Amino acid sequence: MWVETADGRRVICHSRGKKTQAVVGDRVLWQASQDEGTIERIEERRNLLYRQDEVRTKSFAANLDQVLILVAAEPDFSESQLTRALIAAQAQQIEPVIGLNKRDLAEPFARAWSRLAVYRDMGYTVLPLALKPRGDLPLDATDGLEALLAGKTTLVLGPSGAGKSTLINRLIPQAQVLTNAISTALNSGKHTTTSTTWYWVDAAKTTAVIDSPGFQEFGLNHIDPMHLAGLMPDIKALASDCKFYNCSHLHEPGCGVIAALKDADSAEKISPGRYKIYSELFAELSQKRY
Ligand SMILES: Nc1nc2c(ncn2[C@@H]2O[C@H](COP(=O)(O)OP(=O)(O)OP(=O)(O)O)[C@@H](O)[C@H]2O)c(=O)[nH]1
Ligand SMILES: [Mg+2]
Ligand SMILES: [Zn+2]
Repeated sequence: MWVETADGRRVICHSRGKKTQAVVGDRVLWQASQDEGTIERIEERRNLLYRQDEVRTKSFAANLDQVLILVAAEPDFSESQLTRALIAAQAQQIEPVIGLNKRDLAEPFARAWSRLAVYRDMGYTVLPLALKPRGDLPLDATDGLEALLAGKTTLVLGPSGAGKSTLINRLIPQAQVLTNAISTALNSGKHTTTSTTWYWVDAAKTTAVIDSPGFQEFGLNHIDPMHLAGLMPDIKALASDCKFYNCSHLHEPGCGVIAALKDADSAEKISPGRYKIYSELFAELSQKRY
């Protein structure tokens, strides 16, 4: 793991043990030992974005201002995985922003854009992006994005092939991160990026972006199923109408979520797709974990 010193040098550091296992974004105290170093202490984290399945906990990064969840017109993205990333960010009170990349692929982009309509409706920012540089587009055609990133630390998260590393290269051309064409046979990414890396965007070091390897599975075992609704804005809005304060929104009488689902004319709506994701997640997180 690299540690950046106050004067901007990067030193390879090792951790002493479990307590000093740093993640990207951590502030650490370290001790030089020959030309490398040892991490002595990790400063208290403002937040830590992680996922957790039955087997392991995987940390993405710490001390974040926001997460850019990047999906693309191609490869097709999983709405369930997108929702999981949004929930994990919300649980750590990290602002999530959704980016939909590859606007130049008109048809699949239009399809993907309309799949994201419900996310715009529930208040998430969804940015249309064309990150791959093209001769006919100026470099700042990533409209709105640079302003959104300015002065902040942003983790770029998303499935393989979405264009995360392409974004890094666009912001920091000298970074020259390896990118890779998606495999057409599988319509999926190739897992080109294998480690999480911090990049400064500006010389003054006020803006940072973090590239990460594409994820396939996003376990939320650390989330209590009864907290799920509060972390999903569309469900949360309807849950205030429920008769029981501890309503699971799955079968209870007087449930505001189920009522909205059944009543097609209701002003407040919930998409069947989102409700399905909710109930599947609820079931998954309610299973015994050992
Ligand atoms: N058509 C089109 N292709 C793009 C765009 N942005 C990125 N790509 C391509 O998508 C492919 C995947 O891009 P990467 O940046 O490697 O994707 P990644 O998200 O870093 O993938 P992993 O490192 O595997 O997680 C590359 O071939 C890019 O050139 C875009 O705006 N339009
Ligand atoms: Mg990459
Ligand atoms: Zn309910």
